[in-house]
Amino acid sequence: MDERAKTAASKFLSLVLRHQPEVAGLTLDAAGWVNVDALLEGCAACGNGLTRAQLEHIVSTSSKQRFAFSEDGLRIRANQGHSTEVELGLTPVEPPTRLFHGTVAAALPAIRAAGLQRMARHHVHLSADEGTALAVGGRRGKPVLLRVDAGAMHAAGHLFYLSANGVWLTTDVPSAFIEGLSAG
Ligand code: HQG
Repeated sequence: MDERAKTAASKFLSLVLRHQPEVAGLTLDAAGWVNVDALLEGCAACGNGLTRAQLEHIVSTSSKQRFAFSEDGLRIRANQGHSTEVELGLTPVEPPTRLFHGTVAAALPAIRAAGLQRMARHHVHLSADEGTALAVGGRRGKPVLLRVDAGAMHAAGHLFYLSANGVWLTTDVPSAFIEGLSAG
């Protein structure tokens, strides 16, 4: 499988495991899992077939660890990023004092007014390092880095979760906790 085919397959897996399992004739269980055999059959049935070895290769080499197999290897799910209702079973953990979010200038007026909202996802996604946040923001244009005072949010009772692939998740970030949101 060349890189292009791998990227296309990974995007299709994201669509199925995070957003629209029905395109492959599947439903996710409450925690987002689907049977691996059913996934392979469903992908084949809608013209996006891949072998088990190719699936295992994508899961193990995805730089962002987007997907995970269950311990017994029989099921698979996306580690985060769902727009469907799933309960990932994450436990709240204390965040680092400072977390980062990358966005673009066009979003700043709305973020200033409403804070960071989860938009179509389950959570607002934050990074522990600036480089990752800049890369995330850079998907949409020239990235703007926002610094989140996660320590103060935690002290104020906001819950944080750390996904299996190292993304920090929280429900929303009120603008009072965001540095770098200069007025105007
Ligand atoms: C912005 C990718 C207006 C927010 C990445 C962002 C990440 C607001 C966009 C993961 C807003 C949402 C998540 C508000 C936030 N008004 N705009 N109040 N609050 N926004 O894609 O954080 O490829 O849902 O700044 O690597 O960009 O999916 O979130 O620009 O880890 O594995 O609304 O997605 O990973 O966009 O990215 P997203 P995100 P995957």
